[in-house]
Amino acid sequence: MQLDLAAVRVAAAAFPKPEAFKPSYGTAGFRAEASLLPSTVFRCGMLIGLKARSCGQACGVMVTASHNPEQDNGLKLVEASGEMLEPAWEAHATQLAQADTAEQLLQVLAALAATLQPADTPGRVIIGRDTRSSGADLAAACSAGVAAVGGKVSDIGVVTTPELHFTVQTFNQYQALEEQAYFTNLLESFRTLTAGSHAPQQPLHVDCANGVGALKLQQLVPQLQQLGLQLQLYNAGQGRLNHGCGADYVQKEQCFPAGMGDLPAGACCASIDGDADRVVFFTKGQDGSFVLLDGDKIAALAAVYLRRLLSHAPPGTADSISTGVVQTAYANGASTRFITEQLGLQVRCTNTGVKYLHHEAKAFDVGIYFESNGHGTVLLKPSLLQRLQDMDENMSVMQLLAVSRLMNQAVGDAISGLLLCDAVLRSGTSLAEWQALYTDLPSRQLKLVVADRTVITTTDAERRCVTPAGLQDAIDAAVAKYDLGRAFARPSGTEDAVRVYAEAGSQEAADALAREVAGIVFDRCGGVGSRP
Ligand code: G16
Repeated sequence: MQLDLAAVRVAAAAFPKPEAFKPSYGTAGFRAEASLLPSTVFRCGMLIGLKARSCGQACGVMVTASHNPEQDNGLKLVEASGEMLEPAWEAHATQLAQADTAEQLLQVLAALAATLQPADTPGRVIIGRDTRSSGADLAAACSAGVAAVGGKVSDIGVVTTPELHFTVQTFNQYQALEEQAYFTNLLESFRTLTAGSHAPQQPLHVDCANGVGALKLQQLVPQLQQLGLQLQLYNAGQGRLNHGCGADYVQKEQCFPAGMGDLPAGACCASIDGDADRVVFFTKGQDGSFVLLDGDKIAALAAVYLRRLLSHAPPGTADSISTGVVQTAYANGASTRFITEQLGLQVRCTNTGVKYLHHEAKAFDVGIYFESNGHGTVLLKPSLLQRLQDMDENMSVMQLLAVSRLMNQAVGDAISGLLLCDAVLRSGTSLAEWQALYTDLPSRQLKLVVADRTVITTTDAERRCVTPAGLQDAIDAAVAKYDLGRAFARPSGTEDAVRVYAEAGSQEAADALAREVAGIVFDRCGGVGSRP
């Protein structure tokens, strides 16, 4: 592919890389304090612009740091399929983002361009951003990068991450960019799923993390009300993004988000994150306790529901369909047992990151994946969709097809997840029954800062540490002391932190094991600050 390298050099000079900054592609793209990022987003604009030109379709960029604090920002890069950037391209992105001099940058870019065949069309990059104040300038820097390599830009402004993925996917099918298409798809599939079921008596209380999800849900409130779903929104934009609220906070801290602690026992509540690609549910027990229904519980609910729909489809359908659930090391042991032993479904475990779970879920005719933190969706294979479309219309077949439209087929979507769970609850499973599908083993997550978290490398879907030497043996020795103990440590790919997960037979034991493992990591990996 031909590039005007002189023009690239001039354009790149406006976005110099901070000297000591060494960004690398993490779990879901790049993330850092926003002021560090203009060079990274400009360079990723060039990368994705080249990709779009080479495939002759639209690709996407979402400017977001999702669950991170307001002062951070980042980028998620989107393939023409609407899915996350293929892992093989992540190394190119890191190389471009880390180039220290203009010469190095041009060299990496020219080498990449030389491997690509341009398609006949110029390609297009669709850029969206969340509500962070740094977003507009970073989106502009990204546009400049796309333009520098001869790509076209469509800036669709403030959107949720899944909405951006959906827009890329559908633009490549129908050449439409209108936001209404995203809303109509959600509303119509939800209408089909809930037709004939009783509307809930109670509202659904949603913590919006003070993020972009609030803006989008506000737009949907009146139409959802007509479909019998009454939404009450909290943390809907007045307070600080992800501060004391949002899915990450609620799931990790296992407590009520700001402003929702006074709701009555049994209220049905959910929490989405800063860019609305994850959702967890929660309620208050009769004793006032916080009760979490996390991504594992959502996967279990979805699996029960899909099994039911498949069993009501024309005879023989269910027998010839493979259904599986994909989880990560964070999945509560009780959920894995429930899915395999009670539901008889296959479970696979991957590294953390939607890109890994999504890929694995595609191997099944019906692939259900959710990370415990609420990221996930339900995928139906195109060949299964075709079979369903060819069948006589019965209610279950229509509902299976509606699930595939409601559930974003490119990436997890908090709004889809909210609507799916509401539809299942209306179909006859109560919140209490959902909660009682299985009882979580007590667990605790902690994070700590070390001098260089890359010293920790892992294997076996991140369940065991390979380096530094001796770390895993020390964790094993700690785990062995606890009844039903399980624990692991892994470097975060979105924050400068090491995450520790522990579960055990009691909450006190899970807390103690998590603290003990965090202490081991602190001692052996150069802990910073006070020892956990
Ligand atoms: C991103 C990824 C998720 C991952 C999460 C935490 O979520 O998309 O798959 O679970 O980061 O990753 P880590 O533990 O490596 O920090 P989000 O919502 O922040 O985009």
